[in-house]
Amino acid sequence: MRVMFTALVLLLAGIGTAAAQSAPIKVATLTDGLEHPWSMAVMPDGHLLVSERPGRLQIIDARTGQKRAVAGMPKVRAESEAGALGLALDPDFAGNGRLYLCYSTGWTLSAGNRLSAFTLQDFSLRDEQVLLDDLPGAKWHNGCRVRVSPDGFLYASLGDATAAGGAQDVAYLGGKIFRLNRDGSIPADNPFPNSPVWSFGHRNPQGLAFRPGDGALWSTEHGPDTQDEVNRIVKGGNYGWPLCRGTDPCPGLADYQPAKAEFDHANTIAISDLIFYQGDAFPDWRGDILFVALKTGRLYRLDLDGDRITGHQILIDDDFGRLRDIAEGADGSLYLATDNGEDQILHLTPR
Ligand SMILES: [Ca+2]
Repeated sequence: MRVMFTALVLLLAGIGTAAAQSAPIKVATLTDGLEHPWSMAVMPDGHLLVSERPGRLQIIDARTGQKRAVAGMPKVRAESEAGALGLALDPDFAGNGRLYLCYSTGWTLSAGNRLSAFTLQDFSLRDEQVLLDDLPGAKWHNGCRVRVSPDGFLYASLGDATAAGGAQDVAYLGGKIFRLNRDGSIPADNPFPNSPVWSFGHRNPQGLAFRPGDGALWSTEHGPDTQDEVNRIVKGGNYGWPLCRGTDPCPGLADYQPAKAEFDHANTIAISDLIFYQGDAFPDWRGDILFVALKTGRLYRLDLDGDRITGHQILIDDDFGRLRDIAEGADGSLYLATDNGEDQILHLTPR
């Protein structure tokens, strides 16, 4: 097992200053030999369930790193940014084995995306229940992050599927964040009648996380060539794409929600998954946002004061290439998935 020590890098620029941290992190390779791992879920027994974009699902032993493929995966459209993408476990997974998976369907000229529920039993997926089908899809901008909220609703993001103008049309399902009951029905208190749409005006949101305490939904979103976003998602909110970007003002756009922060104003970092850290392993980080980035290969930590982002720190700076996904283990240690093509799951513990 390869172990490397990484020094904390403090960035005193941009949106604020962070207090210096005294405890660096230890980074170990839990497992390698993966191909574009996209989404990790920590199972009740501590093992990791990991989707691989080309169309596989693996269960990885969190102690040994041994992996075993899950049978019964649906056929996916694996191309460019499309394939087997976001997954989330049902809150009652330990009893019912139910999980949610967002994946790409069709082929290039009939590209779509689908959100389904499955039962995982004996290393096999069974009983697919399609919850949202024929969602817009493309080679790029498929979104597909999936999360269950603390109050038990199923949320999923979808990119604009390269049809940017559609993001402003609530009847078009690209460029949206959805909210469903976990049986796939539409909650009566969604903002648009009989629609799964919870928020709109998104370009390609690929991170969703609920803040402990108030349950607020936050999201990361890829900007075009600049202005990757960290957003706080509100019911019925318009996040501006393609009319307005980042933290820019957007006069005249009803219900517009500017980003809480952008990374950064002049470049793109290719922002990916985020979490709110809750664990004991890094007590100074409790309540902070952690997120990863593809293009810059960075792990960031954000300081928050309420809804205001007051500073950020770069914890890993391109030591492992592109970083796609982050998950927190029950002991507060962290898992990162790389996205280089020959990929690994990294395990972060206090040094
Ligand atoms: Ca925006």
